[in-house]
Amino acid sequence: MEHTKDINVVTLQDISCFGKCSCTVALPVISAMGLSCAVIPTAVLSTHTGGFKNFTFRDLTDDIPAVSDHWVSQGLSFEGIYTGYLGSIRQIDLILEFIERFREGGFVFVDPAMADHGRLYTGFDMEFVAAMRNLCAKADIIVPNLTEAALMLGREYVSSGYDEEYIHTLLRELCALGCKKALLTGVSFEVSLRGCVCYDSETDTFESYFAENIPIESHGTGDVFASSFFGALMLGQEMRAAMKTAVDFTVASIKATLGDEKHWYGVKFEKCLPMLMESIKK
Ligand code: PXL
Repeated sequence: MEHTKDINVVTLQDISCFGKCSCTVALPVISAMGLSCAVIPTAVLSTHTGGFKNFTFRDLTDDIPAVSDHWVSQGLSFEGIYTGYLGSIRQIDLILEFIERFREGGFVFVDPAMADHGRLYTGFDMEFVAAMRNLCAKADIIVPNLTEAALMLGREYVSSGYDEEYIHTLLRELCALGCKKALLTGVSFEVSLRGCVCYDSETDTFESYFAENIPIESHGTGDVFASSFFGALMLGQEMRAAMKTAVDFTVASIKATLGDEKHWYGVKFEKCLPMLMESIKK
């Protein structure tokens, strides 16, 4: 086993009981990478909100301080904190307190999962965007898509036809919110390629990684990317290597799902876990 040291991390996001996103992606992916992953489920939904109707939503906001108090009493600590889809503004405020209590030099990774394709997910509004912007300010790294970035920056959403300068401007503006690094997902400068671009405000440098663009809409790919990217960074991979790990895993997961119309609600990332485990050995 290459990574013998235990790395303890925690992820805070919902459980969508059916649909392959958030915790039901993060936990298996991060665990497969050999990390020890605790969870704080922020809500339990019968399905995710992207395409299902009449889903249930059990808000678990009130459990967050109780779990946090108990963990403090048990002396628990985490080297990494990863937040994803969050259910309410109050929840974001409580998670800011959680981060203050548990960060202790650990790594804070925020995926402001709240929008895609130019639109907020069901149930969110601009007040929620403002709260998410505050959470992003506290992060070591944030990983928005172009929609989430535009919303947080108060800009028009531009879906295509942009250039590198535009992406670099967005990334600098995102870091100006307060985070150290920002990575934009779903960036495509030419039709055949899609990937991500990252800006490190401390070194004033950009990195990018692109792979085959599979022009289909897939749910949950942001979580597949974020979970594997977080895992790779926690394992100590350099930025570009971690970007490659996560983009290649995401592309493989989309490819594994192509052609199965019944599986519209998520991607078959499970089939690609062996490949992910192999790729982190290198
Ligand atoms: O994949 C992001 C996500 C997570 N959790 C819930 C969602 C979505 C996207 O729609 O609805 C509940």
